[in-house]
Amino acid sequence: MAIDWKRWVEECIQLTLPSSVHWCDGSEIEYAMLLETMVRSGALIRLNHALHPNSFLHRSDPNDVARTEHLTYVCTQHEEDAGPNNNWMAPAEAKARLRPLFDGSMKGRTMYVIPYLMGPVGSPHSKAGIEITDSPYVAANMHLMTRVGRPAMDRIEETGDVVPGLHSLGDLSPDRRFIVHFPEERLIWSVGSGYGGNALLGKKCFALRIASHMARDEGWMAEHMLIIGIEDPEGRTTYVAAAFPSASGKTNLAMLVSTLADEGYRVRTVGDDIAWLHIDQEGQLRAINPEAGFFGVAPGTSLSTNPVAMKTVHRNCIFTNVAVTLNGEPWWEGIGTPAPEGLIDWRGRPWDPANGPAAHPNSRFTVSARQCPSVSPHWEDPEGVPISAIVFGSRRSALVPLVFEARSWQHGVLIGAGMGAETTAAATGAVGVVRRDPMAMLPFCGYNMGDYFRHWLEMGARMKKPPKIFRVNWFLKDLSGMFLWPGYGENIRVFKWILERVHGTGKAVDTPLGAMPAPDAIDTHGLTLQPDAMKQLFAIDRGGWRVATDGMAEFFRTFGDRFPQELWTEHAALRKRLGV
Ligand code: GTP
Ligand code: SPV
Ligand code: MN
Repeated sequence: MAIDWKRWVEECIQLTLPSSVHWCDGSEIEYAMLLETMVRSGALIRLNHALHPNSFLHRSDPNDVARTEHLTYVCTQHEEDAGPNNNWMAPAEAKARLRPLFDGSMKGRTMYVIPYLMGPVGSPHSKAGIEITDSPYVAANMHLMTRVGRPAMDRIEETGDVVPGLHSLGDLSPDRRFIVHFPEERLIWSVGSGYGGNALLGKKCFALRIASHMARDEGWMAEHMLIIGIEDPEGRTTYVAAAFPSASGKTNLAMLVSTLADEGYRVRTVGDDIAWLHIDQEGQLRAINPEAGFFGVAPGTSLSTNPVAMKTVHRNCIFTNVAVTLNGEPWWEGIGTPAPEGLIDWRGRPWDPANGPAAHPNSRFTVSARQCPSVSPHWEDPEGVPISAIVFGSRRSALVPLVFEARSWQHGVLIGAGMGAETTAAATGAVGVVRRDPMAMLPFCGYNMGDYFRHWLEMGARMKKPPKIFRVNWFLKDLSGMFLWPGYGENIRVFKWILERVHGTGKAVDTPLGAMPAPDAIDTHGLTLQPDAMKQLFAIDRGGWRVATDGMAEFFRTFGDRFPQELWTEHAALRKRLGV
């Protein structure tokens, strides 16, 4: 949408009254200046330079450590167009409520005007945004996560197209916090939070909520998906896109270090959080990563679980809400070393286990994708990489087997649409509660999900050979609460089977849920599992699935007649196969 963005910037200045305005050019000098400003103000702490070159720690306000879904709105003219999956306000009402919060909110602060490009430079699928913010932390993170400056300005000048986003920290009070989207105007307003997805407007606000709305109108898809290329012994690279909910394993899978590397299976990273997918002239689905960096979960990341991430964050990294050692090193639960003497917790207090974890469970690292050792040579290909398989995964401690394959695209869409997931610390609220999280997009779909499911069906119909769709679950637990599957690098064994299925050689048996690996089709050589683990990892609990399909139906009904009839047919067929 062509807008007079210079005038929009002027209006934002008039409204928020900053003491100065800084136009960002994306240069290294500017990045260094932003960091220096924050070190001086105390917003950043310099970490041990010898051990962690050019790396910093930021501590958020303790009330501002995760996305706040209950304060996030999609403001379409008609409420039905936002759907039951979104909070809604009428656009005029939203503006009337938020305007006073922006009124003079930048007094005494510098306004940063950040032109940024989402997607590779030179890609016809990339899109520009301008974020206005009064947070230098946001500006520095945008430097790492997007392409700031010239590439964005060029695109804006070429096309006149830009998504404007106004962000202010306000007073950081959750009572005056709103993350508001106007998808019909392609506009974002966010106030009262400095955290990740609430404040880095290129990420969830633009690249998912606004972009999903654009994608529906324009015939493409914006998804909460990692993208990887998997090399196999034949020398092929097969590209896979995978949707897992927040804090459920995308970054880890995107950087997986294969335990079958000796056999020739290796993973290359294209993206770890968001995929923009288009159908090319030949009818092939292709994916670009709109981002240029990673905003990854720190806890649980170690040299044994994710050595690639550990190498990636070794320098030029901004850590948010991790703990810090006396020696100025970042520390978090699951880093692989015991909590050292004198540890300072994420709030800046001497660590006391009585206060909970030392690092916040949603503490994160921000780092440029360029310095990831496993980054794919094709990660910035303008046309994107060809996708052969789509994988849905989520945390389910019971019920959902390790892996199964959809019988068709339409069945795969049902699997995605009906996906249940245990909630995580990535959003405020209870953790570990199962909710429906279709395609891992519940918090990110910028329109009515009934229409979104229809869009998935229509996209599949337009592809010459739609990718095969799989469901995975790394998180099954035994009765004592131990994970049944070792996960991380061993997940390559599941992908070995997925690749075999894509290329027509993998052995499978038909089950009510879909095609499951034939006995011995998953390569377990050299793997120590609990006795019976494989049996438990592939068990089908019909009673449990009856309850789950009831839950799906209840959720699907909330979309009324916007929910596609084809998926009701798939749902009935699933119940019939299960005999429930
Ligand atoms: P967002 O950035 O919030 O969208 O999350 P993400 O999907 O990228 O999640 P991430 O890969 O950062 O994983 C989050 C948590 O899941 C971390 O604590 C990991 O240690 C844990 N995790 C990831 N993969 C596995 C696995 O295969 N098995 C087990 N048990 N845990 C895993
Ligand atoms: C998520 O919550 O899915 C994230 C982190 O990837 S945030 O950028 O905060 O959305
Ligand atoms: Mn995410």
